[in-house]
Amino acid sequence: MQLETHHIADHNQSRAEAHQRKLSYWTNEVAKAEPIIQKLIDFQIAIPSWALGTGGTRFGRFPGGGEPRSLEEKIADVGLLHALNQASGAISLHIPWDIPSDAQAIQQLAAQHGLRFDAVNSNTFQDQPDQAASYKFGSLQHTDPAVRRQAIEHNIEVIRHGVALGSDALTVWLSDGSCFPGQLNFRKAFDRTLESLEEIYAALPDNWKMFVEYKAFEPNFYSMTVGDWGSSLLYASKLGPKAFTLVDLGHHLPNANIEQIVAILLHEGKLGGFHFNDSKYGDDDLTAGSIKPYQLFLIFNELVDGMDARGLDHARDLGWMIDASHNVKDPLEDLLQSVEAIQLAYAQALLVDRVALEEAREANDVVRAQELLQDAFRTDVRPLVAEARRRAGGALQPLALFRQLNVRGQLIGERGAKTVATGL
Ligand code: AOS
Ligand code: ZN
Ligand code: ZN
Repeated sequence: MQLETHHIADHNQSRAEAHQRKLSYWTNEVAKAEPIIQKLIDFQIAIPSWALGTGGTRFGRFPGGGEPRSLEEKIADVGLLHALNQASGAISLHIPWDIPSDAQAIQQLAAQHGLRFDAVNSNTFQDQPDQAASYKFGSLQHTDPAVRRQAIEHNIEVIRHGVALGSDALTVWLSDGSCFPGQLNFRKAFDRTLESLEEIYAALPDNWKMFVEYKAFEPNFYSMTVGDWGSSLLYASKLGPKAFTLVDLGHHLPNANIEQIVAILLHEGKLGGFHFNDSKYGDDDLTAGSIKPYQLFLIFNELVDGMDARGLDHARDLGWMIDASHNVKDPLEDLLQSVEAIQLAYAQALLVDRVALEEAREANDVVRAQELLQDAFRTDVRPLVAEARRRAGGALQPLALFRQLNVRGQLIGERGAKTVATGL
């Protein structure tokens, strides 16, 4: 289904008065409002192709109907999101789930929806039916050079697909590790992984980046070979200037201070990008900001501070992506919620009075420093985010319009009630 421009215009018209009332506080009171709105308009969050279908767990999967059955339909879904919020202007593909049969046609289709291709993702955590060697005991770390070779070649093939689509980054997430003490020689696993990554790195085009995503646990539960930001930073540093650490919010041990990790990685020029989600326990992949919104704000506070300190462009210099997967919600509704939560945290971080914060820190005025952050976090920035959407051509309330137009019902009508998206 295609969203018509009059749908957005009618929706915005019907809510214009209420919106203006809420916005008037900002336009009259806060000098920062205009630059924040502009920054929000520029800030785009990539949607992963695997979040468009209902996610499963190892205990089951409950598809919701109307899920995209092909890469073309995945692009159409992200196009719908972007038409509604004007903040989801990129899609991230996973190979081999999303191999395009005609890269040029796919690129044109994406362009029609105003989308570009974000980082491409390799998959050496599953065995594919036609694959010679198994990844049961790892991929880039494997004891058998033939398995490592297969995994290296796969990553290089992913780069080729990415080049054909105009992407400029490769995300490598490895499930490599071990499940039992004694299973793995940690030093050998590290060296083999590094050597394999070096070969992949050598195949990167000049303008490309490699993101090394770490994860503390799962599917291996005793050790993960890229298990934390320290090991990711080690790999990325040894690999060279095109390699960076990627932070997925769900990949830490409980209560890790993610904002501090982010601050140090940015300071070292080694933070490459983000996978946003939220969690109560582990890699729950829940809606961003749904469990720990203050943490999300504190992370954005460090991001804004660190990017400004290095003169980085907020919108372009780091990779921003959602990595989520649900069993119980409409995936498109969930993604609209996630994008909005990310925008809210970003807008609140932009509000922080950084001069006053530094003064308070230098004077060891702990209470004042805390108040400055909490003041920004407790400010209702929803009218600013809505205004950014409106000015960019999106809907004041994307979720409400999604429901009003019965988008899911129409997708079920087009695709059927029993569709299952390729991927996870
Ligand atoms: C896995 O836990 C990671 O978050 C990866 O980013 C992974 O590639 C993605 O979730 C798709 O499986
Ligand atoms: Zn991830
Ligand atoms: Zn994950």
